[in-house]
Amino acid sequence: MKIAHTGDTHIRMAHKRWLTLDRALRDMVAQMREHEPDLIVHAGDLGEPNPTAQDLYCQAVFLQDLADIAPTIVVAGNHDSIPHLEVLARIETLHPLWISTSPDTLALADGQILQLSDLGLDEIESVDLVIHALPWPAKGNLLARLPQMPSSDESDQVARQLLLDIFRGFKAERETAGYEGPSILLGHLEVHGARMDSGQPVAGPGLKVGVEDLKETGADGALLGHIHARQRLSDETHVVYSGSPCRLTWGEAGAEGKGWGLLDFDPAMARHDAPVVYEWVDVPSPRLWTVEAEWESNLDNIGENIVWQFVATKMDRDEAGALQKLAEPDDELRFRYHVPEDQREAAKEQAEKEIASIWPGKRENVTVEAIVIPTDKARAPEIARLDDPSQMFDRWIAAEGHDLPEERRARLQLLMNQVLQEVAS
Ligand SMILES: [Mn+2]
Repeated sequence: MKIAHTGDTHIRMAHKRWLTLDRALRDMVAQMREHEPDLIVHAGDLGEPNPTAQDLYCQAVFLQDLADIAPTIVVAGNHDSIPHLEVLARIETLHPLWISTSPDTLALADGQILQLSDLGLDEIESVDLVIHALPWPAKGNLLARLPQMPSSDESDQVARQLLLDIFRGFKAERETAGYEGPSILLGHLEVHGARMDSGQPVAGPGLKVGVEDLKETGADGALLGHIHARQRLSDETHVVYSGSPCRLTWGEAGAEGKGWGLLDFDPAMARHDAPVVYEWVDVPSPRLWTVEAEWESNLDNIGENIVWQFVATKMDRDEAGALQKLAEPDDELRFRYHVPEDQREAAKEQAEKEIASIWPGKRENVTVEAIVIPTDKARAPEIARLDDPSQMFDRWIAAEGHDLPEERRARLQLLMNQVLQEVAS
């Protein structure tokens, strides 16, 4: 049995890179058709909030394309508009299309998608796969099921317990139905340990679950959405994010490919440790390159004059030179630099020359970001350039010559971190 796994398509025509996304989705559909899957799953964030009529049209066409290939199941993501998904669930499709806006336990039987609980005992034999569909578990929705709201410091813990109850409920539904065949969890979820395309760990404010928690479902695998970087979190239970099909933001500019996933297993053998293969299929999409630079003053090579020039930081000149060879015609470049306020004009002019010397592609594919360091703060430029507020604080204390007792410094640090957290949440 083959399951094609995608998610996080974020279909919205007003998106700056809509044409790129549209092309990637068409390529993905063509690739999926060639692989002849038995089922297609979309792990949420089909679209964006407040879709326009055109957005809905594009989403409907995309869903029809998927359901043209195989039965298709979609779960709601945190970006999706639930009422609109409920309308999309009614479009006419060749194969069945099922959209879950609340937790469902579904059965794939002879190419049909049904609620497992609707099947009689004699029909269970015909079930090829059980799919536990879990839309984004918004904390508020989970807690709303309780007679009384828990206190705010308990709410995360309580919400996680409620989610675990749903997981255990999924397992109980299979047992009640007397089903012993293969099963998967399809969810829009944030799992502990997941990382973004940048390699950074995800630090979203939402509810997180652990790989261990997912085991409560007893399912053979978890096909997930929400995190845009493709990744596997566990081999044992096949906890996998397909990732988004193409690079849409600078945050997704990682070196790794973009595309969709293909899960392949023999359902008859799944219970006997038969190999389960999960592979990613790349969808070509333009790369997004970033060159970071500092506009800095240095002594010239005879050591007598001060010269202002760009000093590349995150990507050095040699690497930037590599762009000449690596960049494809549709790729984009972000040239981002820090500049003291009184040097803006000089740097701006030089930036264009710098870009011309490193970038082989079209100028309209270049975004220039100047991050201006206010001159009154630039008296200690090493402070202004630091990104970590806690380090910035230490440097500032040192630069101002304050002699703070360690205890007081630690207390202020703590206060500052609390303020930053308040602002961020
Ligand atoms: Mn999401």
